[in-house]
Amino acid sequence: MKFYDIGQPFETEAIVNFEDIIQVDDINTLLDKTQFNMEIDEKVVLTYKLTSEDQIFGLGENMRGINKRGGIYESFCTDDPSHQPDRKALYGAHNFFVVDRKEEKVGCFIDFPTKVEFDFGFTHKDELKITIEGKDVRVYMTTASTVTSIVSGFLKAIGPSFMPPKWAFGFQQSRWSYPNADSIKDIAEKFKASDIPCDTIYLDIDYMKDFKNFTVDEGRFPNFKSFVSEMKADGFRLIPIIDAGCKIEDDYFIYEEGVQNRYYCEDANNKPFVGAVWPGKVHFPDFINPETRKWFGDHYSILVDQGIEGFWNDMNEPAIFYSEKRLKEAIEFAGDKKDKNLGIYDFFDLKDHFMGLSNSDEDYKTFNHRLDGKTYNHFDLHNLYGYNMTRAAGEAFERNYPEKRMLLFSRASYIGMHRYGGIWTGDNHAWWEHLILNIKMMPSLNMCGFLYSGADIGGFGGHASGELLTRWSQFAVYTPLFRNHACMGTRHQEPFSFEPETTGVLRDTVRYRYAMMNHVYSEFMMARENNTMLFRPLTFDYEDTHVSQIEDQLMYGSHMMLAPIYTPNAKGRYVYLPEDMMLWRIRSNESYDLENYSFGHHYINAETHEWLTFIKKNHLVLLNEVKNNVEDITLEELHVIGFIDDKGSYTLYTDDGISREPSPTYLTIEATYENGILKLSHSGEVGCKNIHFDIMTMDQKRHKGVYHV
Ligand code: MIG
Repeated sequence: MKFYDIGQPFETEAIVNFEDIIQVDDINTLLDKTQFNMEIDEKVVLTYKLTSEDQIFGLGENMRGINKRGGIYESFCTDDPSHQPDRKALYGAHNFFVVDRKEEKVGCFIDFPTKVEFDFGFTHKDELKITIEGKDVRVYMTTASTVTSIVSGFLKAIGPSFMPPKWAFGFQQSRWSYPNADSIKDIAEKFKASDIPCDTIYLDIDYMKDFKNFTVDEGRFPNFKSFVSEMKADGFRLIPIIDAGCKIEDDYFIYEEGVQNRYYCEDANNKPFVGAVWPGKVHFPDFINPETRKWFGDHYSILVDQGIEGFWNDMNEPAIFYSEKRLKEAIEFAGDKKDKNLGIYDFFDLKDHFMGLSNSDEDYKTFNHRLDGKTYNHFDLHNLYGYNMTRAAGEAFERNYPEKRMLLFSRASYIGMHRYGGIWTGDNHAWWEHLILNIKMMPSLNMCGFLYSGADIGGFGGHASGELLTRWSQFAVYTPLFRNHACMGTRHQEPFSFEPETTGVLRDTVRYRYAMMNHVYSEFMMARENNTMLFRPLTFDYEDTHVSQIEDQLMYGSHMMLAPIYTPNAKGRYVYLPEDMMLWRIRSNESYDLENYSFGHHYINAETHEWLTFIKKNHLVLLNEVKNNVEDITLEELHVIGFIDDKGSYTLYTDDGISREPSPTYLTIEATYENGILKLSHSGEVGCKNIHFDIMTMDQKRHKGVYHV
């Protein structure tokens, strides 16, 4: 990879490993071979002529499909809960993409902390046009013969993903809001009573005293510390939310310390900027500044000292409901209109004064960050805000708890943030459209480094039907972050909140994730280690031209292909197999069928309680016995399911699941099939005693038995 600096780009620290990267001082050297053109004026504009075959992958958290061609996107972290098809930006700013052209693939990363528009053949079908709102930018380019080699090079350059504790791969239950300790206990009890595994329960903003970060409402959560340990003893870790904005209130330590030390973003008069979010009026910590990061990050210990081991950082685009200044202006404007006979245009003007109050560029332009004696306007660094909030926490955890991993994920992000925490994809909706969006988004998130990620299962806004939640959960058993979360006011969507049949199916689905726990964890850790993606479009793995059209199936890890069902009332779906594979028709971990399918198109039935996972030829998948908590799972009795022609193997990565510098051990299982005899062998030692196998061979024979390790 090469990069070229235009002007004086801000150091975002998106890329940290420059081993295979060279800086060039001639723009032509950068663009050489890529066929990109660049014009530098008040803005920097890059263009590229697309052929009719070209596909474009990347841009991380975004709308539309896997192939981003034909759409227009904006890189600008934004809190807008309506993820409609024409939205140009969501919460993340992930400016990396690859153009997949037959002869040569081109990778590009625009390292720029504020607005960039990516017009991927929207305005003109054959033109890719990138408009960068400024002229201090670092542009990275690379070419290679495969998309995956470009992606791996990029993943290496941005550094490995944050390492979550293993328990964070368990099922997680959330809702805005469980209002008090009793309601949380009640949720925990219902999980136990219905025998559904679950490892965490979330605390949304209501656990705080008046929405103040690092405080707990003693009225609703008395004796918080003992409550946390009681819940943990019961098998549930509590995961509190932290918001970006900090309440303005005398005697509130975060307010006072921050003001005294100038830790907050300031307006043009060097006064802390005032915006409003849940707590009412707030200041926003200047996370760009390392001293602020240290100060804010160390405060997470207030909750860690009470037994907390994980957090989610919210509202860090940052979301601003209104600023003091512009609300005042709007009210004054409205006051002038009082008793006047408003024309239609005046009416709209009046309305716009209020409708445009939230998350406005105008506000973002009125406050500043301070770093190394220099002042930077927030708008110019906007996309780095959430990244650096999460970095503040991540760096603090590394400093303060060097032995142990903590769970951490964020809503807003920029490339590079994945080193400190994961992301969830924000306020989606209980719509089938958002299930398929989740499916399509996973590969592009992985391309940008975000391995520990997932959507709110069942949808955040709106009311989820049992069927939607079931289908969504069937897909989400594969996503590292496996969390059911919903907005207040919506129908309850905990897995036990439905009629017994649906709850039963959801139980089996969650239990299946626990059966796959070591598999999911191992695939995650190996992807992290090897700079590969956990979820891949089929076209990243296979050459045939039809495969490039498939957007509703994904390759998963090294052994599997997923064909999720994402439409209501479906009793099956079309599946395209790029090679012969074995269908693993899962109902629950105790009940499944194995069926051989040959290369090509198939319509495959799948009732609501079944889902379609394929195992590649000469591959194995490993399951463990189910427990209701990740930490109770052992490796003593393992189960192997596989599809063997002549020979296949499986390597399991394991570690203690909690150390920051783990000492992994590996177990490799090999299956060979010769003259009608299937043989298993193994190497490595992970404490496994028996491997129960159920292996299908190409000749349609099923081999079952127990292999003693
Ligand atoms: O303005 O904390 O995306 O997950 O439940 C809403 C309340 C603020 C937005 C998050 C959502 C969370 C909610 N938050």
